Amino acid sequence: MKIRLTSCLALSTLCVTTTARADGWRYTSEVPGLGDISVDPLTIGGRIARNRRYATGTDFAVGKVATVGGAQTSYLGNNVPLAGDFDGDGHDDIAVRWMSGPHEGKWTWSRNDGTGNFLPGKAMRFGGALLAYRGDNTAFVGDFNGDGFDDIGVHWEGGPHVGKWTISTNDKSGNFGAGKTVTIGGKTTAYIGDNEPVVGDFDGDGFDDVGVRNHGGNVDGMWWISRNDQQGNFEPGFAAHFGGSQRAYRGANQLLVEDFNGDGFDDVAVKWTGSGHTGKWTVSINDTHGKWRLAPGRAMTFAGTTPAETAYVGNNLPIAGDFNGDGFADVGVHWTGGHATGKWVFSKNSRRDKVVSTRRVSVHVPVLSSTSRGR
Ligand SMILES: [Ca+2]
Ligand SMILES: [Ca+2]
Ligand SMILES: [Ca+2]
Ligand SMILES: [Ca+2]
Repeated sequence: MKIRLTSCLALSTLCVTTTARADGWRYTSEVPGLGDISVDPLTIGGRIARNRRYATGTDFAVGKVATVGGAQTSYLGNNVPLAGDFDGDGHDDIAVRWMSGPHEGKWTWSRNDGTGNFLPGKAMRFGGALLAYRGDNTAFVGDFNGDGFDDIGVHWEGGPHVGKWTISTNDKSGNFGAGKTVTIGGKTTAYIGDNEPVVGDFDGDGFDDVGVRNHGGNVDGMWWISRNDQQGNFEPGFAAHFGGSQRAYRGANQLLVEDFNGDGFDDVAVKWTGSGHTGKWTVSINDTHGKWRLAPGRAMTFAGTTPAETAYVGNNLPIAGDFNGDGFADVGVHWTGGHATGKWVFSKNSRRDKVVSTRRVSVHVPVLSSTSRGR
């Protein structure tokens, strides 16, 4: 869903603390033709200070209407909006999955033109077919094979496939392979029950992980995450902690998983639709330990909104992604009712505005070719 700085940041820490290196690894400064990379001090500082509140100003800018194929309204009808970087250019694109009507079972995407507007819709194919994943399941987007192109999957909630997780990898041209059932903890079914998928790169290794947050019963509000094993399957689940608690964000809200502070580790946010918080947005920043620990929730703030803590109240579905390609996840909504029906409105993440300089760091890279090995 973004250009991942993860490995650079993780390894930049090694650069300043480690002098001995394993065979086959060198620093960029030691390899002819490779240069150091620029990283902003805020990002480094954010990594070191971890859960420190990252911005003193407004988190997100005033909403801006995006056009799709030049039109201000698009994708009207019963569909689910999804965000992902399907063409691997570092700018998240938008897609919809059609749930009913003449397009039921189809998936359509609009490429981000690089300015935060989107091109006309293009049909997505799955194993060559235009119809995919009809049935009782919930869709998710993530880069599960770490190639920089977002893939698509579903978690089956009912029917003959209940409990299965099926993933179609992106062929790097915006089409997708036939669905493949992945294993979680060695099993082909996992996380059966009243829950919703949670997908993001929680350990910052560049491969999106999967999990669920549970609703109801004695596990209400508990989150479980399974790490991507980097081979196309997932490890047994661990309980996520939010400020030390294993339960978080119970109530009526919509879930968003993205990297809101740009440190390469995905964070968790919700947009509240009830439970006394309607219109508020809350974020828990990933503490970057890779142990499924996130900070307690704090309010996300939007410029130009009164009161400042509420935004995008009404009939819409929220999405999050890096739509301007600056490494910090933005948020937006697709309006599904009222006078704005069909509009896509995005609020840019303002954190990048606080970055005033960058620092050159030498990062640890694998040296794989026989000619450069042992340099
Ligand atoms: Ca893109
Ligand atoms: Ca991929
Ligand atoms: Ca991961
Ligand atoms: Ca983060």
